[in-house]
Amino acid sequence: MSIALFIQHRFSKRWKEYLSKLLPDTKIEIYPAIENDNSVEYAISWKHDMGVFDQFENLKVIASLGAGVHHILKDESIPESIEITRIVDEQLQKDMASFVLTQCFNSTRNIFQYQRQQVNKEWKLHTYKTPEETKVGILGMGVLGQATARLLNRNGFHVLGWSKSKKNIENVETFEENGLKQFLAKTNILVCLLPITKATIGIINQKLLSQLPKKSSFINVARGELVEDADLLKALDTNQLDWAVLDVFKEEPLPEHHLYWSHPKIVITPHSASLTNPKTASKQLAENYLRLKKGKKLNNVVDREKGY
Ligand code: NDP
Ligand code: OXD
Repeated sequence: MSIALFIQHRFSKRWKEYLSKLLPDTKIEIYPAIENDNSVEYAISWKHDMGVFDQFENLKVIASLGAGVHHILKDESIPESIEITRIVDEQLQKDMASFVLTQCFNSTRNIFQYQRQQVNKEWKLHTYKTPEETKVGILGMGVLGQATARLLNRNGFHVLGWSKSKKNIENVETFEENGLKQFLAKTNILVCLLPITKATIGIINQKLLSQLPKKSSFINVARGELVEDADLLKALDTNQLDWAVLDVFKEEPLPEHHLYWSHPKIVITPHSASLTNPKTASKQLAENYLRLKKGKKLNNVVDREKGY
């Protein structure tokens, strides 16, 4: 029984080193350098090539190297019998929360605007809103949404949360699926932390954006597929939106010709809001491998029906 890594650019050797320390007696290989396909029972994937698992007849588990799993679920060649797990890690939560907090402050304290002004050597003062005067609405109140809500709260922001099922979270005004309109009407900064599912693809569209108060901001740290790009650009151009911070895109790296690159009201980061940390997250990958070996129930298993 062995482990195979299918994680492209995501620092394969580093992951192998961390996992090897935790599982010194286990063979850990980096695809495509696999000695015996039939011994691979546990695969770790980050954006693997579609269909690549077909040749591994004894594969039992595919672990996502991230919190998101659409890159695995969209591969229709993966048999239903294979379990899919994802990362749920405190460091990932802290990093996501601090990224969103930083961008909320950048927005309320006019930092994006001052960066633009600096290019033109322009000294122009703007008033700003305090966190207490700012309502941050989070779409998706799962593991990362809730961690982000807690940190924003601790820093004085008023937080609203929207999710499929109703949540009771201290100091957060929560809305379930049918409360989207009310949630949007109250939001000044919209943060997207939804997974990709049939219901969420393209959810950030003209209809949704038009329900926000004028001059709101938008932070997408979920996935590019959730956004109708033309509608987002229009909302920025018509001042419905003030700023958009975009960390994720339909195509990554973002193509050179993309309109987002040069838009004056868009701030781009290269899918770096929260990176899975091998030091902390390798432990849960190793733990699940040992559980598999012992026939125990795995942790952080994805509900393939729900799609997240
Ligand atoms: P979770 O699965 O823990 O949470 C997902 C949340 O979305 C849940 O609250 C769920 O509702 C809600 N949701 C799902 N579908 C709907 C819907 N149709 N309507 C309303 N709410 C819905 O995911 P995580 O918090 O761990 O991660 C969220 C996403 O963040 C990942 O899928 C990934 O794409 C992205 N991500 C981005 C990173 C980056 O660096 N940019 C890093 C890590 C993750 P309910 O609770 O009711 O089920
Ligand atoms: C993730 C990501 O899903 O980094 O963890 O996007």
